Amino acid sequence: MILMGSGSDWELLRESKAELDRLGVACEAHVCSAHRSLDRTLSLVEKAEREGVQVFICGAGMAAHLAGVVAARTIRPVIGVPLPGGVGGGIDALLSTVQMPGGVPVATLAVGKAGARNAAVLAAEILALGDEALAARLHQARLAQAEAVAAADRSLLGEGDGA
Ligand code: RP5
Repeated sequence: MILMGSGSDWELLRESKAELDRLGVACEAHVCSAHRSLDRTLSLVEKAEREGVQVFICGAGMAAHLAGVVAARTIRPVIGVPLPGGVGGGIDALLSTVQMPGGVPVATLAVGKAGARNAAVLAAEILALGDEALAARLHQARLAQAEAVAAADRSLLGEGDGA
């Protein structure tokens, strides 16, 4: 399940959804704030657990407490995506998300778009521990990435003089 602190976060969190779609992983996305709608956030997490959600991806900016609050309510893995827009290009959200006190972890990824995409890949890798077909799709995606790098290299060599 993808959770985000504000509708304004969807612009970046859609990267998580797009990557999960590419990998064939079904997921719901919801807006729920740790600050502005705490009770609803906790209810959503409880309902998601009851319905079998295995991993939570939480994206938020500024004083980004959403991932930590979700992690406080569940023992399912929580992946945090700090979002830019606050101080220092998102350093505020990065520290708010990553600096969880011992005992309640949030697996915190890069700030912004790369973090949103990697959150989906990491969630899929967790789910693939019990899903061989998904593991095969992840291997395929890695091979496709390596081929894209090789293709970029071939195209660069084609343009240059070989020096
Ligand atoms: C956070 O505050 C949200 O995750 C968002 O990134 C940031 C700003 O929210 P809005 O003022 O755009 O709703 O809670």
